[in-house]
Formats: sequence, C-alpha cells, structure tokens
Amino acid sequence: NILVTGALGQIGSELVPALRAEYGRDRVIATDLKVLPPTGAEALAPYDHLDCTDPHQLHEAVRRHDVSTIYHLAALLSASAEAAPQFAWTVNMSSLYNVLEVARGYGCQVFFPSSIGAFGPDTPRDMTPQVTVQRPTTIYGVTKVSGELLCDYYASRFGVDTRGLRLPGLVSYAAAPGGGTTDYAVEMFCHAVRYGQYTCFLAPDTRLDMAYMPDAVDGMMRLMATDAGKLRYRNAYNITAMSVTPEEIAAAIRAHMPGFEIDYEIDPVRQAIADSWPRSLDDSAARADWGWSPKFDLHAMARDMLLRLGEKMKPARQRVE
Ligand code: VAH
Repeated sequence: NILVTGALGQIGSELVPALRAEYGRDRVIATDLKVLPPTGAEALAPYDHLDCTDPHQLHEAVRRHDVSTIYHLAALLSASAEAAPQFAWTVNMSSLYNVLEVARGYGCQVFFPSSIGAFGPDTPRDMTPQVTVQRPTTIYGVTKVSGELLCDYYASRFGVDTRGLRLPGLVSYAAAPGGGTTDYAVEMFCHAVRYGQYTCFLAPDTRLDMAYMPDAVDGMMRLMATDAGKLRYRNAYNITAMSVTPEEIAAAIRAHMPGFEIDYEIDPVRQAIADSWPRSLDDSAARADWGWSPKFDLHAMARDMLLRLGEKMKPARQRVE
C-alpha cells in the first residue's frame, strides 16, 4: 500500500486523489498532523493522524497499513522555514530520517520532494544543469540538499529505492500552499477571481520555474513507476513546465479578465529567497530518462485555473453539473 505524509498540504491534496484513481482508494493512506473531524475523516478515508517526527508513530503506520511506498511530503516550506530555522531543520530532517529508517526496515520505496530551492546564488541561474553547484543560502534549501544527499546515501549504502524531484513553484486550485515563496502565483489567481486585483510580494520581473499541479502530480507518479534501471539519478531530477514572472502571469490572467489589476509591495525576505534561486532549470535528464513532459504551459494553466476557481467560488446552487 501507499502512504502519503503531509497529505493535507498543497501537493498532497491533489496527489492523494490521483494515486487513489490509479491504484484504488483503499490502497492509499492519507496522513497528516491534523486530527480530522468525523466528516473530514470520512471524506479522506483511509486517513490517519501521523507526526512523522515520531519514529514510533511512523513504524506503527507502516506496519498497520502494510506500506510498500511512502510519498514523504510533510515539511516546512521556504518562507515558514526561514522564520523558524531550528524548527524547520528538526521537522524536515528528523521526519525524513525516520521515513528512511522505516523504509530500510520494511523495504519501502520513498519519494522525496526536493526543490529549485536546493540551489543557491552561485549556481548557474539560467538553464540550471542537473548536476551543478548546490550551496543554498536558505535553511529550506539546506534541508533540501541534505535530504537529497541522505536519500542518495540510503539508496547506495542500504539499497533503499529512494527517488526525488526538484520541484518548481507549483500552481494549484484544490488547496492553497502554506509558507512558500512561489505562493504568490497561486494567490494571484485566487485574488483575480475573488477581487479582480492582487498586491504581489515579489518584484514584477522575478523569474522562477513553475508547473501546474496536475503535471507535477503526474510527474511524481511516473517517476515512481519507472523501472529503476532507467534512472541515471535518484535525488533529484530537475523538472519544470515554464519559467515565468509575476507580470507575465498577470498578462495571462488579463487575457481572460481584461480589468485585472496588479500592484507590488515587495516582501524583502521572500524576494531575497527568490533572488537566490534559479531563473530556469534544464530538465532534459527527466525528459530523457523517464518521459517528463508537462501538458500545461502558462496560457493553458491560466485558463484552467480561472475556470476551476470560478467554479469553486460560485455559490453551490449555480455550479455547473
Ligand atoms: C516554496 N513552493 O516556495 C515551495 C517550493 C520551489 C518553491 O519549494 O518554498
């Protein structure tokens, strides 16, 4: 069976349904820190409360649910981590260490989400290579590089089947992200539909890699289903769908909502984080080794986001069946 940690987060909210559609609902156990109310637990069943920093809880969950694959999504994102670096290190690294130790004991496959945040200011910032300098200047990046190295070590030393992706900013409508630097892209769509206006916390020309969540989820599942012999790398493959700026996203929104207005109030902390990251990744290794091929470019993503958010925000009675 498949266990997803951090299942209530931005990625988990779309990965769990996609895994259940592919493998069957009862084979995918959603877990997160929250103890859900009865209706929530029913809707997400099978669901378990799980604190991955507690090795005993993790062992018990993997044993009870006969887990063979773990998607380990539980972590603090870049801005939250920068606000509490000691807590971020403890949560991000002890939870990953526990997952790898349980995987070593039970023979589980492990997915680890790395990030463009695993690169730093002295990494080549345009068409960042698959193998290059990784000296991130954020604690989030330090946990991601450390996580990549720890996963590779468990693969080479103990034969644990660990795999990972360096994820770009992810745009989604199902669940808002929490505490990321690329969250502005999700917020812009939500504010456009709700208010027709957005005040952006990054500068208009801040160029970052992005992908639409359906593509990212498909990429994760495709990577995990690929024959291991085809993988030149384990942790972690660069993937991206587009390299965009706030003003380019705003223009894509305006193509559908001519009156949409954007202004800028820069958050120096998140601007500094974004300025330390690549502007564009070279994801040719992922395309060659296991067929990464995103379907959504900026315009397709904008069209789908505005349609889905429009539906989501309409009063229930008006929703199109
Ligand atoms: C963040 N969304 O902003 C995450 C991600 C590429 C960015 O790691 O922290």
